[in-house]
Amino acid sequence: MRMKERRRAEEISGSIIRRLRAASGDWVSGRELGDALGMSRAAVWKHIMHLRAMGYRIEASTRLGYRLLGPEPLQIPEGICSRLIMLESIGSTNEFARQIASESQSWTVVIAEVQTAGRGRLGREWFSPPGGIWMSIILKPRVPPSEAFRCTMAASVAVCRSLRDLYALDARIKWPNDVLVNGRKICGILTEISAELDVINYVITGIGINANMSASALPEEWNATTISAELKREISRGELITRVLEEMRALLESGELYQEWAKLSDTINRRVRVQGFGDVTGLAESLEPDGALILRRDDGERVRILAGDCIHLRSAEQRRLDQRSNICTGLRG
Ligand code: BT5
Repeated sequence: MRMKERRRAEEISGSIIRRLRAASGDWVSGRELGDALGMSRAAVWKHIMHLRAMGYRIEASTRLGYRLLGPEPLQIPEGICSRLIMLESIGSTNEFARQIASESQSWTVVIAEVQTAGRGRLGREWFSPPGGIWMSIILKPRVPPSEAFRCTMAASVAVCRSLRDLYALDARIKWPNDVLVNGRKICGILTEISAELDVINYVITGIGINANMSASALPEEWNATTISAELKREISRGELITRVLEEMRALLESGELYQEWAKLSDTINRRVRVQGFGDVTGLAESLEPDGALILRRDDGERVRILAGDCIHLRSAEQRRLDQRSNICTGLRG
């Protein structure tokens, strides 16, 4: 589909969703939707199929039409941030936040039900269907630009603590910006900054959490999971968002942020490969307060890495243990 056609299709899908949502779970007939949008009932059906493929749960009945099932409206208490902007569908909440950042107060939060062009680092895509938590926080900390990584630290610790406290999930941080549960990615964080040499104009910390989503929508090679897949039930996204924002605010003011971040690391003491400025393999030895990873290369030399993509490698020892337990299971079976 060409860009223009895709935009048009997105607009129509957006109008259908708004109309279904306005009906608060009641049926809306195909004829009514078709008349409102100036299209045939067959064309409406095509857009409904598209919305279902995006993850919207829409029930269809030849007699009654269509109705939207969940997700639940987000309930977030007032006062949790300076301004809360909730959007149905947007390209990227980080991009939206960037456009309003200069005139916005610190702790303005943008949340979208769906992102059509969600972003990861280095221009990668972030898959953002309905049911997830896609939010960006505008922050204006009075710290030098070199300390902006604290925002990523605070977000990742806040997400880990919330997943642990609310759902007893064993959440850990994979350096530098992922939260994993059972070794699979459940959350990604993207912090972008605008700064002069010595002052920060603003920081935008984008947090994407795979909340109430089917894990089968995520390609196997992403090694990803979702909260509802781990718990076998849906959660209240409003409750989770509230907890994450509260935790993050407290952490940014606390003197213990770095220690907490290092404690939750899943990367330390693992053999890793880091790609970015170069390609280095070795043992992840420690983390530093500015977010750097200290890695001991196989030739014994220590290197300090500030950013990159990290792959957790399985150690020879771990492989041996896995093999032994496979053999044991085999014998028992
Ligand atoms: C990240 O990038 O992990 C940062 C993701 C930040 C997303 C939030 S959502 C709200 C805000 N608005 C935005 O537009 N972005 C932020 P990175 O480390 O580069 O990981 C990207 C890679 O993760 C992709 O190349 C895929 O392999 C994989 N991926 C994409 N979508 C995923 C998902 N929903 N869950 C798990 N993995 C995913």
